[in-house]
Amino acid sequence: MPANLPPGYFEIEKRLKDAKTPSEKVSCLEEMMSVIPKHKGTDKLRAEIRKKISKLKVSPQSKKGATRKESAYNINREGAGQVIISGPPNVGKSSLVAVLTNATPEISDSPHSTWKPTPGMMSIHDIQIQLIDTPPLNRDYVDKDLFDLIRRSDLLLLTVDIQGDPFQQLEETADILKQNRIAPVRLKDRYPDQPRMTFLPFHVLANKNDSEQFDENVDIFAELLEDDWPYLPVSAKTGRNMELLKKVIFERLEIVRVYSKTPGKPADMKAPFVLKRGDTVEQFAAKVHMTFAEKMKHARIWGDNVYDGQLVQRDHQPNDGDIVEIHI
Ligand SMILES: Nc1nc2c(ncn2[C@@H]2O[C@H](COP(=O)(O)OP(=O)(O)O)[C@@H](O)[C@H]2O)c(=O)[nH]1
Ligand SMILES: [Mg+2]
Repeated sequence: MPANLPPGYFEIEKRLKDAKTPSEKVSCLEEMMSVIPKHKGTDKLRAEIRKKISKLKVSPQSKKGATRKESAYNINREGAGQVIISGPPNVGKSSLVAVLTNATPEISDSPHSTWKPTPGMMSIHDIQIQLIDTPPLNRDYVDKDLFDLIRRSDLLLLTVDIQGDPFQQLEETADILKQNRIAPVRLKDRYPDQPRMTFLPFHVLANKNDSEQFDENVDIFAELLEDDWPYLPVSAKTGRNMELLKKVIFERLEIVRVYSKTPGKPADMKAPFVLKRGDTVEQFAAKVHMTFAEKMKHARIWGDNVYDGQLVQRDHQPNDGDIVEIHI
C-alpha cells in the first residue's frame, strides 16, 4: 500500500467494502481513482483499480447493476439546450454551475471533489438551459462515459483558471478531448478526413477573473488564444460577467425563440417555442401541432425584421423573438 494516500481514500475504501451491486462498486472505485495522487508510488495501485473497474463493467453480472441506463452519465436532456462545463480540476466548474443554476454541486479545494456529473437548469430570458458540471479532465483517468456525454451535448464550456496557467490548462484539456475524438467546430478545417471526430461549439471560460487586478492576465491569455478560441473572462466568486455569460451561452446555442399566435387572439408571450437559427416556419408549425406543418398554407409574422403581420411562406426563417401565426 503506497504511502501518502489522502484521508478521503480510506473512507471510500470502507464504502467499497459495503458496496453490493457492481455499479456501486464501480462508483467507489472511480471515486478512489480520482482522489489518489498521481506519482510513481501510486502507479501500481492505480493500475489495479483501473483493472477492477473494467472487469466490473464487462462482467455478465454488471448487466443487472451497471447497465448503461444506470450510468451517472446518462443524463436526460431538459430545456432548450445541453451545455457541458469541462476543464482541469479546481478551476471553478462546480462553482459556476452553482451560481448559474438551481443545482448545488460540491465545491472544494480538493481537486477531485466532483466525481459524478451534476445537471442543473439555468434560466435565460424566458427559457431554460441545462448546464452539467462534470468531473475534471486529467491525463490519468477519465470515465469514457464522460466523453460520450460531451459528444451528445450542444456546447462545451472549457473552463480554465486565469490566476493559474490558463493557456497550459487549455492546451492540456483540449488535447485530452482531441485524443477522445472531440474538437471545436471552429477548427474543423484542421481535421480533414477524420470522419470519426465529433465537432462541437467550444467556448473558453477564463474563470477567477475576480477583479481588475487580473485583467492583465486575461490580456496575455487572449493574445495566446489568437482567434482560434472564443473566450469570456468570468468570476464565479465575485459574479463578474455572469449575466454576459448567460447571454453568450444563449448565443452560442444559436437559439431562436418563436412565440405562437392564434388568429384573432393575442400571442402567448410566456412560453416560446425553441428553434435553431436557420429553422423555418414549417419547422415551427410542426412544433406547435403535429398536423400544422402539413396543413399550413402560409403564416403571418411580427418582429424586428418584418412588417407587422407580414405574410410569409413555409420556408421563411424566423428571428429570435418573432411572433408567428400559422394559417391552415
Ligand atoms: N478566487 C476565485 N476562486 C474561485 C472561483 N471559482 C471557484 N473558486 C474556488 O476554487 C476552488 C475550486 O472550486 P470548484 O468549483 O470546486 O472547482 P472545480 O474542481 O473545477 O469544480 C474552490 O476553493 C472555490 O472556492 C472564482 O471565480 N474566483
Ligand atoms: Mg468540481
